[in-house]
Amino acid sequence: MITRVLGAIVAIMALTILVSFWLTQNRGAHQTHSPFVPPSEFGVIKSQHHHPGTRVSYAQLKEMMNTNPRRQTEDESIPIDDINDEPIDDDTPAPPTPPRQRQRQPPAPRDQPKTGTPVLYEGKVPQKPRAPPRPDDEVSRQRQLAVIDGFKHAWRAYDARCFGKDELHPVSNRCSDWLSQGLTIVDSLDTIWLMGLTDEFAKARDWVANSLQFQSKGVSFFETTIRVLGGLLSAYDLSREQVFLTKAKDLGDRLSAAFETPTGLPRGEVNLGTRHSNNPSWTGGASLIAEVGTVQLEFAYLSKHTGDPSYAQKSLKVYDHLDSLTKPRKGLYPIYIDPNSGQFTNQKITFGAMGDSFYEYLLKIWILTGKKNDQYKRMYLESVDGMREHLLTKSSEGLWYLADLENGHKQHKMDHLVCFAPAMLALGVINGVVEGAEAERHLQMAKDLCETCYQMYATSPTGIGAEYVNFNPSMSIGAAEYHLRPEAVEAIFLLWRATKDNKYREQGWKMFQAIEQHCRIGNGYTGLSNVRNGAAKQDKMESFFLAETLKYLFLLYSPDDALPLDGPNAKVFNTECHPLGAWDITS
Ligand code: DMJ
Repeated sequence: MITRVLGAIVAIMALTILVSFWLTQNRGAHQTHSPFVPPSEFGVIKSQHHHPGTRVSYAQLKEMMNTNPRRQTEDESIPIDDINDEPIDDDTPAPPTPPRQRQRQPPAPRDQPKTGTPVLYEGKVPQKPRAPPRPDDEVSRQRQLAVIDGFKHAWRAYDARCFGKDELHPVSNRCSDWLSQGLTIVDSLDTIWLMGLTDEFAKARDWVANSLQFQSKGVSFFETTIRVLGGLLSAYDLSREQVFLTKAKDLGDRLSAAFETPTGLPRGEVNLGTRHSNNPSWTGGASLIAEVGTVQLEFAYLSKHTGDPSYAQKSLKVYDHLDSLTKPRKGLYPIYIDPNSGQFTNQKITFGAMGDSFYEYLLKIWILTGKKNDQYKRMYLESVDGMREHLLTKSSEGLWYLADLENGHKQHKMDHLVCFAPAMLALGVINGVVEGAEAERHLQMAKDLCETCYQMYATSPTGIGAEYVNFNPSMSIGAAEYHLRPEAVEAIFLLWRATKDNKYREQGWKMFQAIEQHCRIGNGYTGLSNVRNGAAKQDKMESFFLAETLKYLFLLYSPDDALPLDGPNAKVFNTECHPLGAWDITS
């Protein structure tokens, strides 16, 4: 009997040892195959999958995102309050700490209250902008201050009359809601920050924290992404205040519904409440190339900083699809594309309205993710080659412009919007997308096109460029209005950074002076109905005037470190001039 009891005890002990050994081994194996990917490390491939220093293409990254067992559904995604910005050392094994214990801050409610207790700083001391860096020379200092004064004039007019509404109509002193998202506030946040306007930033941030709600309303997927999502993300990038990322994630989740189509190409309008999407009838049910291809920076950045790869996956899939299609001209993409069939539905090619920023984002997604993805670099360089071969044309007075192509035939006009192209080319050269003689060629194209953009202003009676010009064969005004657009000063700013030729600062100053003379009125700034005669005013202060036009001018007279465009702290502007910090997907 005693022998049997002793035998049973020995057997139980042996079994216990065996089970605990098995459990230990099994947990270790699970950790190896199911790594915790910290939110701040999205896109940084850790050594559990790749040896440090291994180059990883976005195709591999996307593959990993598809197969990673930690891939999250919306409900499983890491709560914003768990986000930790601390860098993780590559060589340090990831600690088996569950995500919830990684937080440094007390958890904040995941949803903002409609009324009641404000959720302002989520446990943090509110951040204040610093005074902008002082230019070396007195002329630039005075000009920098003049631009800041212009911004304050615009902001105060909006603040006094329309704070919380989308836009101010400064002639009639009315306000309008287009997206119903406090558009001018969100679009202005980072300009306010960069200009060091402490009180304005605090008020704008508090409004975002307490009052910004995404209503059940159909809105433009593209405009909401570039202005509101982009504005929130850059405010987060500069200030690191979690409230901006919390709001951005909420908005990103709602906007993501636009990608729910048979091909994954997003539709142009989405209801932020019902999450229903549709395309307007005037496109014949098609989406626009500029709209499907100008959201990738914002969605990739959102993935990087929330740890949820789905935003990047959905948006980058669009580029894979576009890359796979046969184009009528290599590197050039017609502007209408059907989100059901995935095919182009017209043959119009333009670097102007409805085409423009798609090309810009091919370059910028390459820069934003550390200049490692060869697919996007190739797509960008093919587009520049196509542009040079098929669109670049010289007028009778020797001005270079980018014509449109309609069913293979050149249309000799150029939108003000096209002036983003010299800025894009200069940014590519600054960031080394081309080298040697090809870099010289890209820079020369940038200079030539920038000169045309400047002449659109210099040859106009008011000194302000028109909405578009014709070339028959010399340049003349086509559509005479001016909407306070930024693209020409964007080109001037990027050419200044690329060349350091002081002529760009002088040209920019003349353009700003003309805007001051004709667009500044007692109650803010307004566009013009006719740039031949500044008397006829429009009645709208576009939010991009505060987000872009005045920011580019401010940076033109500021030292480079006000906003570096290359190097370890490089920022990349989204197409609404919202700066986002770049990261390296492979390091
Ligand atoms: C802005 O919203 C953006 O720059 C966009 O890419 C083009 N249109 C306006 C400014 O003109």
